[in-house]
Amino acid sequence: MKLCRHLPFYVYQISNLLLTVCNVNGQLTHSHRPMSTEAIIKEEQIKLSDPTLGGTIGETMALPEADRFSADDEKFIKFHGIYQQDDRDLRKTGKKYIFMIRARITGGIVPAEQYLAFDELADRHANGTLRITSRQTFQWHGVVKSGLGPLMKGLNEALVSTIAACGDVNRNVLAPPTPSTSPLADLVQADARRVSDALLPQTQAYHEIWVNGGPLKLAPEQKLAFEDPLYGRRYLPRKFKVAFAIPPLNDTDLFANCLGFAAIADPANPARLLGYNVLCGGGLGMSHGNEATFPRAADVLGFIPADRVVETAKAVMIAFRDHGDRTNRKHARLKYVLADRGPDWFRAEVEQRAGFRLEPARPVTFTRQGDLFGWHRQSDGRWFLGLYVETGRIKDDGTRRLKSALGEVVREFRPEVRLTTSQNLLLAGVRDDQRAAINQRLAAHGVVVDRQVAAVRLNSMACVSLPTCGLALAESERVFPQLLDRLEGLFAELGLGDEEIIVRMTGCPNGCARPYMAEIGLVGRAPGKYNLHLGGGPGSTRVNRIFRESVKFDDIIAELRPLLARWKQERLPGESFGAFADRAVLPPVPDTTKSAA
Ligand code: SRM
Ligand code: SF4
Repeated sequence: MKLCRHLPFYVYQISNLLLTVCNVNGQLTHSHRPMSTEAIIKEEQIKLSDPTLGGTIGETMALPEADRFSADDEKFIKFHGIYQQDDRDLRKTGKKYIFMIRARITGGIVPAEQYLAFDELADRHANGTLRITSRQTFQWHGVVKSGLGPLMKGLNEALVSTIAACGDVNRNVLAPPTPSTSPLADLVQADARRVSDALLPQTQAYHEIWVNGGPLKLAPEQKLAFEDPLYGRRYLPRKFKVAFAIPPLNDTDLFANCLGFAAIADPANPARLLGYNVLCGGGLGMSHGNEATFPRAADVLGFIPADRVVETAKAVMIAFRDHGDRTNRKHARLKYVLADRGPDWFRAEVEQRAGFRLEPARPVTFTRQGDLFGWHRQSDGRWFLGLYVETGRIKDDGTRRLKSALGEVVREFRPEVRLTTSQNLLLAGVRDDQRAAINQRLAAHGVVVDRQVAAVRLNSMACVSLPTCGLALAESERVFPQLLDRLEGLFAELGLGDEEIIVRMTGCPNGCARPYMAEIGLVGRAPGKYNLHLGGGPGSTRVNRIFRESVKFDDIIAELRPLLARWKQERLPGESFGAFADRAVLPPVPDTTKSAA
């Protein structure tokens, strides 16, 4: 009995001492670092206790009276794209368990039929809204246990999976969603899909539980022995995030990702994809008062030809698997490996696993980020419509019935829906003769197409936060519209009406709306209080810096007024607010802007 209970621990210790890893071409290269007995932490033990990641999820799903999962299963369901939450507004009257489900939608591309299925599932099994995330996918909130099975089945029937949308694995892969920004757009989207597919975990537990509707039928010793070809038995030390971008537009916040691919076009033929500059070690989460944690912009490691993108992604992820800190979850992201050991050391580790050398990085620069709004012609001659979605929440709200409007338009005109990493949405592949009718349908539901919102709102983003996020310290999504109203008023007062600015808010320092890359970042500190960060660059190539701590929500505008007034008066020609704040407001420090070359 005792041996059984401790079996995962012994397996772990033995695997630490003996495990030898292969490079992606199958050659033996290198051993895991042995770890001390004390070092094994709960999350690692849980993964090792069932490397199929099934836990007892299937058994709990078969119990209608169970309203939640066990503590261990709570970790396992994350790998299935599910978070166990409770409605924090209702805590005083007792915990009400609800679930958040996150889909895996590579590059944010959603065919019309899938969108319609998502829309219906949101009404039937969730809280009647669809939430576009900062990583180009959808979340369903407020699902109760009895709705979880039908929602998951419905998603899989719509041919979308939620596996690896959360957990210590590769997450949703980002790619530029806008069809017209570059002739490389389709090639890069295809590479993003290849990378996403190659990094998927291979366990059958997901399919058994959510598609076939029962637990994975394997004996305990078979479960223990399961080993994923890439992830092994312990998966990654922490989450892993990949993004693609096409310079000069950084619409996926490349530098905030563990692994970034910056597309390089052939100078003689802009429609030919030569390859990618490879960036490693970006990441944003930190903890207040813990200086060992920090947001970090990625380093450029070198260039690879396009046909090596999958091998490179595998090699980087395996190097992270082997060298990420498994003893401390707060130090476990790839960015700390790069910060501690340096890009040259890490490049060598990647090259060893890939079996080839990275070439010197090619010269590129990122000059801007953000989405396109309104109607634009695609490179294939058709049209797309960029729609601003406040805080990414697709819902019917008073006279602006965005959810109904989109449902109707997608049902009738079947455009492809594309999600952006700024929580907005594009309706793509629209014929010229359909545009007027689409405008009309949207207008009938209070959704305008021209000048959708004031410029100051267009590049804004807020994380979900309360009431569903268990880690929230302050409100974000629910108060952000109010802050934007005030900011819009301030811009009008200062005569800055048409200026664009990147404003982002989160309810805690984890950074889910990437506030550390924004020109104005607000990071929840305590109820009603936010740290004010300034200085993100227009191309989103550096992290910003803290300007004031614990600013009360009602004082934010007063803090910003003199700074924005100075910006209006003192800026250099074409200087963005972030660049101005970095140069003239914040104390001087060495320039942290990173070039993508
Ligand atoms: Fe996040 C945890 C929501 C993008 C850094 N994030 C969470 C959880 C799951 C809270 C939890 O662990 O219980 C939040 C669920 C709230 C809810 O009720 O929906 C949550 N994160 C989100 C989303 C939905 C924010 C949004 O409003 O769009 C984004 C979903 C992305 C997706 O589709 O996969 C989201 N999270 C991000 C990003 C931005 C990005 O990836 O580009 C970051 C910063 C980048 C990074 O990873 O470094 C981010 N989330 C975190 C962290 C901090 C990780 C760290 O290294 O310290 C946590 C906490 C954790 O993992 O323990 C976290
Ligand atoms: Fe929750 Fe914090 Fe992420 Fe906001 S930033 S969703 S509060 S974990």
